[in-house]
Amino acid sequence: VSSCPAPLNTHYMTFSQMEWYLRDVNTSSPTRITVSSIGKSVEGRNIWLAHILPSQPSDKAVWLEAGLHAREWISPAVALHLIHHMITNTSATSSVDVFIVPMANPDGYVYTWITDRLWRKNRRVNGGARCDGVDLNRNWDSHFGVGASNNPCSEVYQGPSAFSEPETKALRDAMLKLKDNLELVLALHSYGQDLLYPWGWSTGEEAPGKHDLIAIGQVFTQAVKNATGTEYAVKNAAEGYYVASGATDDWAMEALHTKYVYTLELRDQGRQGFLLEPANILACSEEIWQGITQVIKKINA
Ligand code: ING
Ligand code: ZN
Repeated sequence: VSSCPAPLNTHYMTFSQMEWYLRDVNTSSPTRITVSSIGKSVEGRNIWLAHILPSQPSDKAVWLEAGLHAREWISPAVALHLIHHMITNTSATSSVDVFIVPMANPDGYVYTWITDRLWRKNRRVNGGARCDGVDLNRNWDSHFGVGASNNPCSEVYQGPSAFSEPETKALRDAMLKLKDNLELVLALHSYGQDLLYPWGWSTGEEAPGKHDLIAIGQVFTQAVKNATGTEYAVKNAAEGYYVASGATDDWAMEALHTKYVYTLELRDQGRQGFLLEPANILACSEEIWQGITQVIKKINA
């Protein structure tokens, strides 16, 4: 990782810097990666999808979503690192197609750089309301409205209807194209150092394959601990955090029947929280890389 180009290691990138970086790797490594736009945000910014190509044609796909919540800056930073790893270390993930959306909420992210560092939602202007924004992790069509808010001023406003937002629609449509090939869906958030498995919408029902979700989750946490010493924990989303509906992970499990679906809460455990210092970027990316490569190895063994 020390070979990572600046400012990847030491600074959080602006959205423009991310776009330059993605354009650069797309041009310099055409046999390793294809970057394309899967749609546009409310304000018209592109939502970029990086497809890291396997060494041989594969029918297995891994999906990584980052930056759905604007203030969780470590999420896109780690995603960009993973892209860098995958195009330079050609063997670790060569048996599967990896799809990474490093910045799923560009409008919100730009807003956190310019106006409000702690903004979470997208930048939808809610008609008739005095507050802006929809929580894109409450807007998916999975028990929509059960564990979220219908108040536009809430941080967890679900939106007027499921998939009302262009950002969630773009992600959904790209995931639907891969449907049967998807074996792992990982949504990167912060913070907490926890790997959360479904369901998020209810504490009363067990997710299909719960036993395997926990077992593979432990492969992740153990790999991270062995390689770096950092501790992550495997938890059920609703029990370990709170009941929340309309999230990426529940939708992927329910609508796509993807077997391994998680929300990964990155560093830290609350000392710096959303304001995680950039000195963590390198180490956090490194530990997640270790965990993800071991999980991919294990589920394809
Ligand atoms: N956390 C997730 C959130 O959307 C979560 C946690 C996801 C809980 C899915 C339950 C289900 O609130 C962050 N950091 O956003
Ligand atoms: Zn989040």
